[in-house]
Amino acid sequence: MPAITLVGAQWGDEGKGKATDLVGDRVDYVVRYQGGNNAGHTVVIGDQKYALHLLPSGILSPDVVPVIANGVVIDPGVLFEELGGLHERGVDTSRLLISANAHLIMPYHRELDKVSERFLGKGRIGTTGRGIGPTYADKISRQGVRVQDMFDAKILRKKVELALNDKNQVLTKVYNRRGMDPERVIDEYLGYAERLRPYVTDTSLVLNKALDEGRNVYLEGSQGTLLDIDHGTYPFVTSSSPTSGGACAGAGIGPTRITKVVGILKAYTTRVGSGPFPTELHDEWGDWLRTQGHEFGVTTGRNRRCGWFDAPIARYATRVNGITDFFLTKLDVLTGLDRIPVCVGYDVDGVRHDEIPMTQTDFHHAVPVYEYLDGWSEDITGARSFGELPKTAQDYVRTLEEMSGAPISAIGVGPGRDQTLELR
Ligand code: 2SA
Ligand code: GDP
Ligand code: MG
Repeated sequence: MPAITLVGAQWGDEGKGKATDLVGDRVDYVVRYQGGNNAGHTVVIGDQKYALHLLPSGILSPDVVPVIANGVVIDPGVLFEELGGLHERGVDTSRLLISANAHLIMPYHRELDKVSERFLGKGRIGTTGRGIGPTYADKISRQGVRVQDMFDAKILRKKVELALNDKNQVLTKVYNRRGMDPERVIDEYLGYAERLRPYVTDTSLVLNKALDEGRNVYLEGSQGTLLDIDHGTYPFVTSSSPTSGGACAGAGIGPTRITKVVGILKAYTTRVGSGPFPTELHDEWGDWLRTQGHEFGVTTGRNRRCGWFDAPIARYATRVNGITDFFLTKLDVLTGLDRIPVCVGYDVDGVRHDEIPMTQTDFHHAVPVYEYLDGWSEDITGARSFGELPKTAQDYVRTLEEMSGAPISAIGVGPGRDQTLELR
């Protein structure tokens, strides 16, 4: 097994943390390739629950080397806080590797994220406020600060001073905020440098060597396909590439290394933040899904918007990621429904669409066309094989598989490590 990529097939929070944790004893490296501490990945091991934001979920498996690769944006304060929290709970974090090329989230990025959202008012993206967008913007406009810059005080000073020349103008003149003192920022980041140094390496080289030696590398996506900067519901997206193509650029390995792309797919749909969401439920059924599925943001605690399964979205995820297998999560949450609506297409101003419409305007106006599948009432959280599921639950899974365009190879029936049915 060379490299496997795991991607969120919807708008994130599909259960990627659990899926990654499950393969912890079969892989050697677990790699975060995009995003930062906007992610919230939950792993439940026995009676212990872990919420990871920046660290790869593989950090909880003792034999895995967790890697934060070049495509990730790192807030060093958050990194040490998260490492400290795990350390206190007895988790060995010493194997962590961090790319020297990863970009740093600076205090002004966090501030700009927050004030620009406030400024947008009703038009806001609904970001996590962690500084993700402004950090990636600086990366693309070649004004970013990288991990390696912390090891050269002169370079760090030059970059921070240059950046703040600009940002302080914006903060004070556009947003009416106080500017930031470059000295304080430089001091803070130089203070992190020596603590960070032991983890920092050329992670692309490490991963390619590992692959040459036949090791198994698992590339763990954050957020999801519809939050991708290119393939998502732009501008209501995150500022990185969670789709499988982003894994290669974000980890520094070639596409020919990747043999499998696993899409994590929730048995219904959720989204956090603003933007179009055709199957969203604004009635008591939305509240029902949120309560049954505990749909609250792991990072911000926000209510997640909830709706029925959307087959065109799953097909779209298959297409843009080249998904080879799906892991269908949270099937147990749907227990107790007589009939389960599944969106099979959209009506846009009287025109039927079987796929996601080409334009965002049409997607905003898309009204779901539903088929209704039979539900089940039996508790399925104790099922350990597909055959133990009620017939209607089996049919629900098979129908979703047909509609989604790739085989479902695992099913989640609860948050626990053992609450998983493997199909193949
Ligand atoms: P950002 O902060 O710039 O990445 O926000 C841009 C959009 O991306 C969404 N986004 C997310 N959506 C779902 N889950 C995420 N992680 C947390 C979780 C979210 C939380 O696991 O629950 O706690 O609120 C995540 N991260 C970013 C975000 O909502 C914006 O729509
Ligand atoms: P991620 O961002 O994709 O890692 O997902 P989150 O951790 O943000 O949200 C998924 C939530 O669903 C977490 O609370 C998980 O513990 C939980 N979960 C994962 N798989 C299942 C499942 O099959 N059934 C149930 N009931 N919960 C699950
Ligand atoms: Mg999450």
